[in-house]
Amino acid sequence: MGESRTSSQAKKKQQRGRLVTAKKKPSSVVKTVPKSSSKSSKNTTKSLMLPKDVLLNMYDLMVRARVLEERMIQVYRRGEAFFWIGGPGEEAFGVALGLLVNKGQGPSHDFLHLHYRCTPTLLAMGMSDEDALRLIMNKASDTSTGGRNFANHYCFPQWNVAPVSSPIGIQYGIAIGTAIAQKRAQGGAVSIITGGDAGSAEGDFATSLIWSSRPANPLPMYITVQNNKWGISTDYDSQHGEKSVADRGKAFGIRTGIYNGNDPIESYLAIKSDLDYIRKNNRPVLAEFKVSRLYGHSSASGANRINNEECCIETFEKKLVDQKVITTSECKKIKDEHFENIRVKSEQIREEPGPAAETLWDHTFANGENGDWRKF
Ligand SMILES: Cc1ncc(C[n+]2csc(CCOP(=O)(O)OP(=O)(O)O)c2C)c(N)n1
Ligand SMILES: [Mg+2]
Repeated sequence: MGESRTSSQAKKKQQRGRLVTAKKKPSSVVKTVPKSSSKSSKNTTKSLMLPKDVLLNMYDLMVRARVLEERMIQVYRRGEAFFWIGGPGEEAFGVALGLLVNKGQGPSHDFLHLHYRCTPTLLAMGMSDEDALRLIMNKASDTSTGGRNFANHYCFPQWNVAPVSSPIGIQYGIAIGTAIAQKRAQGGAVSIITGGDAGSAEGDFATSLIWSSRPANPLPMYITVQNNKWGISTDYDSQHGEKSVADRGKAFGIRTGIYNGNDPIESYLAIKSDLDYIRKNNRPVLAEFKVSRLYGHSSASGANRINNEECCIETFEKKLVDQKVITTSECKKIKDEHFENIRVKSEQIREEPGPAAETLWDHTFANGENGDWRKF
């Protein structure tokens, strides 16, 4: 799965680099609903539209997610993992989403049908760094899969987080079932789906538009697309006749929105408004968030730092510093602390055992059956 970009794109500089050293070029974005900043206002938090504690919490989580992903890339490079894929560049959208989830188990809580760039969302929901590290390092102690799946392929039944699937797009179809159960339960809960722009070409995506908007039984589904304008090495503009993915919802009478997913404030306000609408009306929303892809597709394409796309953390940090919510040295301290904390955890987890061979067929089917067909 090598990444073969066009010749002009291939010329663009790709460098390895950590959060602190990356350079940005703002991406072109987009129709926005809530305007998130106004330099003329003297009230810091008011001008940034959110309370200071929410802003600082989002910043801290975004940095932690980035540092964790960069550590996981290192883990892969050292040969301590078979594969890396993850969410650098999607922290602004992902963290905002995780903070707004009605978290819990059962149909009175939100269900999450996420894709493989969801570490920021799960950290914001309370996942530990260890959960991410044990999964990528294939340790038996990995609570998502017992060390049997790829990085970022999480599963947390206690939070209604459905298993992340490697086949792209299927989460849009599966979410219909949980949304029907939630509507019956009448608890105001939502089935939240994330996925990429290329995945929206799958039939499952069209299925979710159709089923969520049937006049006989509209469903509480938050259908989101993180548009980074790439499907591995295939660029968006060569594949999509529609101007925006979100426009496809209009034919079904679905409320739609297009947002700057690199702006955590805009993302937070948009997601909050959308979830409020879905909870109140039991109707779907289709929302498209424009995001960056800062380390390419995955380790299969090299996982090198891409420097010609906007870094949402740099942009947010500048805004917070300019508005005197935080100082540059405080930002550095946060980054350094997460870096050291996660480094130490990865060293410890390295020593943990992998899954035992005799557990290979555990959990293959429900009810503890042994799924090894050779023993039937
Ligand atoms: C059904 C299916 N077809 C093809 C693939 C191979 N594949 C893995 S990721 C990917 C690109 C997905 O792009 P997008 O949906 O935009 O998400 P992104 O990786 O850009 O976040 C493809 C084609 C797959 N995993 N599943
Ligand atoms: Mg994409």
